[in-house]
Amino acid sequence: MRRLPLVLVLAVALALTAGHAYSQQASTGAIAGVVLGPDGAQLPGVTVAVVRPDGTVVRVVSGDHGSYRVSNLPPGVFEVRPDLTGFVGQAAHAEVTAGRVTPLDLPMGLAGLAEEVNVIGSTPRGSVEAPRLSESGARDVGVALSGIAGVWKVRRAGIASDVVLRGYQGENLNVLIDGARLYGACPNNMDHTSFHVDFAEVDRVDVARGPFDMKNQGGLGGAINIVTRRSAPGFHASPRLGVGSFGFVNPSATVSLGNERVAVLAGYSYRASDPYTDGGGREFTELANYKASVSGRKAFEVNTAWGRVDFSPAASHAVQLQYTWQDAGLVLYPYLQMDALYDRASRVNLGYDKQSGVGPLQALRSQAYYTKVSHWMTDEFRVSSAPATARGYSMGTMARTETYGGKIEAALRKGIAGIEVYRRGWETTTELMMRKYQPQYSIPDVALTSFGFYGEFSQPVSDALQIDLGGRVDSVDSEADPSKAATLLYRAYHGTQETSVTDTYPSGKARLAWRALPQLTISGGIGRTVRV
Ligand SMILES: [Cu+2]
Repeated sequence: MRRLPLVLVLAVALALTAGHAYSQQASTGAIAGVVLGPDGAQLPGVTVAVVRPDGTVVRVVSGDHGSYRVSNLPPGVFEVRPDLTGFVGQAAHAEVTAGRVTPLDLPMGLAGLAEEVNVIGSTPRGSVEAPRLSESGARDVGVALSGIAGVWKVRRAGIASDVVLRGYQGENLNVLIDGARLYGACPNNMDHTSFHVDFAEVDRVDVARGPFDMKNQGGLGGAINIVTRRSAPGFHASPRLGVGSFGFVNPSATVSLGNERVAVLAGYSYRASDPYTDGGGREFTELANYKASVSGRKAFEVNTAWGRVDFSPAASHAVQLQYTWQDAGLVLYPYLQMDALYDRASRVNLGYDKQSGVGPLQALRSQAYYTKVSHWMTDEFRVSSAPATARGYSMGTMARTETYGGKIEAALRKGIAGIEVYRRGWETTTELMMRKYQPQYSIPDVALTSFGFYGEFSQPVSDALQIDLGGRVDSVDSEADPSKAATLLYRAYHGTQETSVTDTYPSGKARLAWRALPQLTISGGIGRTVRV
């Protein structure tokens, strides 16, 4: 396996959430702050109601980074209430003084059956909500995210884009789905994690930049967590139809039903598109080495089905079980030498949370997951396969990966402590006509077994200053199947025929955040993280 050297990154972030400073006025004041979700994400689109002492109400809506501001308020005490479907927020009180801005952040919890598991550690982050994702015109989550400052993409095909964060991509970035690790199987990275989730499944995506996430091993460039939709009490149905240029169609439907104790959700989505064309109207298949027989084929075709149960067996206990199945048919990758004939993924995620008021322990959270991808690619639609008469392709690769893992985490008053364990198996077999289709084990049944423990701690130093500290230690066993590995070749480069190794690495971070003004936070931090 490839291993990267330890990475040390110094990051200084300046976050400006408002364009102009508050101008001093003699007779009125203002209230301003940020609306925060249960895991610290900044929530846009929240209606914030400010109730005057006489009962009249002023309403504003929070902006992109969750910031809100209500100006021209006479001096006095006001009640402030945040409101967003799916979330609950408590009313807070703020005292307005003439000529000043009163800072007031508004934390919100989930209205569902239980609190959401806090997937990414305490780092500055942004969120993209589902409406913005689906209205972005993107065909997959990777493209939709590239609208966020600092996030870029590498387009793989008509679909299946790679996410790039701070210059890191692929395995140097943690892209999680509800905290679960789902790795693509393709050795050419045709099926990035974000390819395996459908828009209609997604509630929002959290993006945290930099090596500051101590909860998940391996986020050199940062952490992206794709949060899927939860079932909610009552009956909800959301049929949706997306259409776009190049024959893109995306019908989907989600239905959920439940009460405060138990709720179920099910969804289905279909996405397909023709190859896109250049300015001259030529399809991309005409510009790469495709055979004429590819004409009329779709550029991609993906079916996704998912279901979820949220269950609260008793007050302060919550269980979630999710299953997603995705089947992609032919996906054309014009800039590579092969196309994916199929890519099938399944994902199971089980969570159990218990709220506790005992001593310093506030909650105990646990998660277990299993993800699996199988991927078959050949050159049968390319001119390179023309001499291949026996099988129709001159090269083909079968790739499989499966990952299972879990976490147990204790939420304490001022921080968290937890254990993360996962095991990923990955094997790919390549068959070449010129080698008489003898299987070559290009990834010789490699398994990574990772065990890590971590902790994060936050402490306000003063009203405006907060310090975040965190650390983790990982021990990872990497192992290849010696009967499949080309150990002689490996020895020529590395001087050893060993097929297994154990690595133990520490990670850590320290951050200081200073709230200089209600809408200006300056933060600086140093973080070091490792991936195997
Ligand atoms: Cu592939």
